[in-house]
Amino acid sequence: MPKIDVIETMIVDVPTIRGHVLSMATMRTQTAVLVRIRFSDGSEGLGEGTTIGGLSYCPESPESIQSVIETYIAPGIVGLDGDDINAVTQLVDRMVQGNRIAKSAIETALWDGLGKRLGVPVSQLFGGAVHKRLPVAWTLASGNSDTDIAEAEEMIERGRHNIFKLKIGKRAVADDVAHVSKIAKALGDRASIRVDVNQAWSLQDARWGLKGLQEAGCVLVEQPIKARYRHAMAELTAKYEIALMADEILNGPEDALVVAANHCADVFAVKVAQSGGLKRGAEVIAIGQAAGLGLYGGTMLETGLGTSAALQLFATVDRLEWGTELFGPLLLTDEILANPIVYKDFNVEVPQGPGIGAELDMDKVNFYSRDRSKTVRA
Ligand code: MUC
Ligand code: MG
Repeated sequence: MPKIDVIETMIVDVPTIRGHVLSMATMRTQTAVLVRIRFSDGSEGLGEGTTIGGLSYCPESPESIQSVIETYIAPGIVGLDGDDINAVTQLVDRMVQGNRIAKSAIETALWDGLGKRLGVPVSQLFGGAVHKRLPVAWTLASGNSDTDIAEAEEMIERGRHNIFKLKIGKRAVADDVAHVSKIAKALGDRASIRVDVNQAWSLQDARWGLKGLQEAGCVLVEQPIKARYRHAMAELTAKYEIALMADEILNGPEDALVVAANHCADVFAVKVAQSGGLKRGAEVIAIGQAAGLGLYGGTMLETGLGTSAALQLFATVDRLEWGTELFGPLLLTDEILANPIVYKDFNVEVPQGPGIGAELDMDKVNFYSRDRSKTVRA
């Protein structure tokens, strides 16, 4: 029996290649909580818990993720059988309410450990991959229309991305619509243009915004208003042709059911961390499929570790109608994986495993580490 022996967490801060301007924060570094579980048979599993813009995106912060794991999750699960992932995660759910990103980091490390012990990729533990590569979007968020156009042109030219998500919601609605329109016109039919408002608009803003965006040729709008205004999300979904995508409103299968049943969105942005882990992410996907909604492989802008884990799950999904945005490692100035994820021909390749298929470059991890690692032992 491979017992959970030691759980280590470490916070790394890696600079971004440019300021990433979102409606609620401008990111100049990305902060990831890395988790390593050591098992009694000598095997290991890796996981990542990452959020966006400190505490500006959701109620978990990098520091809370580390603290929840160190203080509440790890002491409760050391000594348990590492192969019994359901038993461990169900116990964690009884011990800890919420804190889905922290739970996801631990659950990912358990799946990675199990896959490595069995010598198979995690996708196989979820029924098998049906894709070797997936389309991958890039986010244009420099804060300037001309810089964004130049960046998009370069991405198209290099064959890296032709799906672009524009981060808006910081300026007046009319200015945002003009920004999107300028970029859409410049790129024409060479690219698919979507936007993410990160909840910044009021319902009134959103009525003008959605009308303007669809006239500008934008095909999808993500989380235009606050997650708690479900009725208003449903109203916007019903009223406009442009696809409305659920992001912050979607925290696991329970939310997925409510969003689907009340037609609050046309598309689910499935995020592994926000769902509470790979299994919960699979449940969100199943609910979206059952409701006939579109699916999109979302990101919390994770490093290659969390990105590899998400790829294992998304590779098992028949149709991701809106592709993925698993570009997190490309937003960072440096790579912390010893085996970087491959991006080419407008796609991201699914790591071939075993486990999540990611190995850390420990020199890099130590270089970007904020503090000593924290360790809980059996
Ligand atoms: C979000 O809200 O979707 C995903 C891509 C990106 O640039 O930011 C994230 C967060
Ligand atoms: Mg979003």
